Amino acid sequence: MSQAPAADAEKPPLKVVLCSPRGFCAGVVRAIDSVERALALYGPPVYVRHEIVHNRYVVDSLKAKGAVFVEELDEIPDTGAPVIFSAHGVPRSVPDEAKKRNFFALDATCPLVTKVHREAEIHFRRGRDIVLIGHAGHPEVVGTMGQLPDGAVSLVETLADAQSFAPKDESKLAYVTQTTLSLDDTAEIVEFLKRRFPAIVGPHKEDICYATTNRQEAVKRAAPLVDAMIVVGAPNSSNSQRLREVAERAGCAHAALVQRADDIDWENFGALRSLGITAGASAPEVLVEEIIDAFAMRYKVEVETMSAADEGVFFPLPRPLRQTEAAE
Ligand code: 10D
Ligand code: SF4
Repeated sequence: MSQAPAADAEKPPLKVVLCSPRGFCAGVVRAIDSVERALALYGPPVYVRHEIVHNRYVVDSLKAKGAVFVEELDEIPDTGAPVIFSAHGVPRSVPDEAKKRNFFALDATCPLVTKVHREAEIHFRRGRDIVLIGHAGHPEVVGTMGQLPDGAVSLVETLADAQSFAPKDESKLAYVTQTTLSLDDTAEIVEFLKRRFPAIVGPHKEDICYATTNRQEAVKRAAPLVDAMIVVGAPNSSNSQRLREVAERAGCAHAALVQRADDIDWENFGALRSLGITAGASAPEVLVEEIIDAFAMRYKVEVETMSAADEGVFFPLPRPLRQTEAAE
């Protein structure tokens, strides 16, 4: 229920610990900019397969500018308009189908997801069975598994899956991971696989990206210091869900995933003295500001920052979008 703003002197004090880094990563910026740039260069409509990133606010803003979101290519009519693949990556069948239909396809897959696709391909060419650590049904997992023929990649979601996994030949085994997993859960699974299959090969540690790592680290540092934590992000956002779990495991009594200020369940944020705030890699900063403003209506807010890393990562746009004007 909305509440009339109280005068500052009547409000209880609230220390807000803002996690840094939070929000957009380089892959998300590149993906959103790809849609914006395609709209500017070619005009609407620009078709986008799947939510470009898992955030309704972002998707709705792009829709308002002329982007048309679909889940599968068969929802798109024959067209010369750009067709953009989301940041999460796609199985090989998708660019194949786009080619058959003569679509002008643009791939906004994050380069760090593409890197995992290439790793999996190399293992396959070297005759290795591949374990993918990740969550069933997530588009990134569907995309990574879909780089290779059926049966080449086995999905391991949990430690129990790793225990029951039965490889064809344990001397020819490799692993790759989803980029947005819990660092701690994944380390546990990787250690177990290495103990069980000493010949297994994989990346140096796992394929969890820099942005996932840094956001989880900032939350780990802030969580023990606050009464509650808000993670700004969508329920279908894997990296955002992981931030909520990390906060709880790091000792925060109440951690909530919130899309907008309207979603805040004020009953759960009653007698707060301190609050941590972070945002998933797909959540825009304007939504963090909206949530701080909502707390500032009820509390006398003082903001401090908990910083875990500096990020200066930038990925250039897909090549056809780097030009300044549309090729007629
Ligand atoms: O669900 P998710 O964390 O994989 O995706 P989201 O769109 O929330 O954030 C960006 C992360 C990507 C594209 C996966 F690498
Ligand atoms: Fe890329 Fe990591 Fe961002 Fe995913 S979370 S889009 S892998 S930088």
